[in-house]
Amino acid sequence: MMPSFSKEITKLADDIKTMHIRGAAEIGRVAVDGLSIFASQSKARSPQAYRDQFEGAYQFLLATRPTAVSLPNALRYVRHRVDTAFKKGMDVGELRALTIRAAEDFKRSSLEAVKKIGEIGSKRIKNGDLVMTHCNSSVAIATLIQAKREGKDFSVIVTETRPRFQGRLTAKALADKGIPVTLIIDSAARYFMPKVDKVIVGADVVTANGAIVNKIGTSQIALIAKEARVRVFVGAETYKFSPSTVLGELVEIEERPADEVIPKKELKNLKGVRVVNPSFDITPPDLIDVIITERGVIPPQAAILILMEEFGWSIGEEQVGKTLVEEEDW
Ligand code: RUB
Repeated sequence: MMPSFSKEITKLADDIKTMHIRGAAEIGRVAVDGLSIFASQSKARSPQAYRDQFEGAYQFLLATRPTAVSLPNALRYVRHRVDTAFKKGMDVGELRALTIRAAEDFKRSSLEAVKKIGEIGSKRIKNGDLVMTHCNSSVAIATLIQAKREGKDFSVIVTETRPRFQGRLTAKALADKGIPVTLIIDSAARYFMPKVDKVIVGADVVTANGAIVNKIGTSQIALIAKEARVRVFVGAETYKFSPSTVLGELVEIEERPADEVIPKKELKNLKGVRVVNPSFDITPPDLIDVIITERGVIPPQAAILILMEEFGWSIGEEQVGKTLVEEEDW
């Protein structure tokens, strides 16, 4: 039987599921907030009871959305530290405090990574550039805003990103900073691409072979960018790199409900029509010029080096359960 959780934790999980909270980086940060709330509310009387209940909360939060690896990597970051402390024999009070600290550490390092990528990525934005972006990536936005802060004069084409229209959020965030923005429908991307100088997008996952998983439509944009000889930059913190892909696991692509695409009533009238709504797609490494991480710019083919450096060269299930963002790495 699934244990029950407080209304705060249940609401937080629900907000992620229903996409009130969304975007890979934000999902990771909010998920560890869930563990922090668990710790502050826990009434466990023994370290073992705490560890068991912690695992319940961990699994509950893990099940909210399936694709973005920032979610398991963020949760693992906290769990790894709780496990280490548990094995050292810490008492419940210490374990609770440590959980809250670990969650704060993850959030701080995540925000620092986004800022750092912005600083590195902005160097690639030049005066007069026309940049295209897709969906709503805080990392891509941080890069563009940083370039604006540095006084660069460029404009951005934002795809609306059906069916949830996250592009509107991006358009607003950029326009609010004084960046000239043109909002287009997704299917107009190829029409505009010959005028574009570079594409920048975020990522939900970077796989061992350097592919990225990002909002549905990203791979189409990357393909037409290649056709038009336009560079494609991906901004991704190292906690978006997926260790389980080294072991051959495939990334699960989230399927969203049909009524995101067409209202239920209208679909009823379309007899014999089925709607399929995958939320993400996979862009292969040969369509990506570079991945910008907080550690620097890498070709997508070097993704494996980041993973091996973090998890060791004989990566196994044990290491995958660890985390990509140990405190000392930051
Ligand atoms: C959001 C999306 C974003 C990545 C990167 O999808 O695909 O491009 O998550 O975002 P959804 P960030 O709206 O379905 O969550 O750079 O903010 O992590």
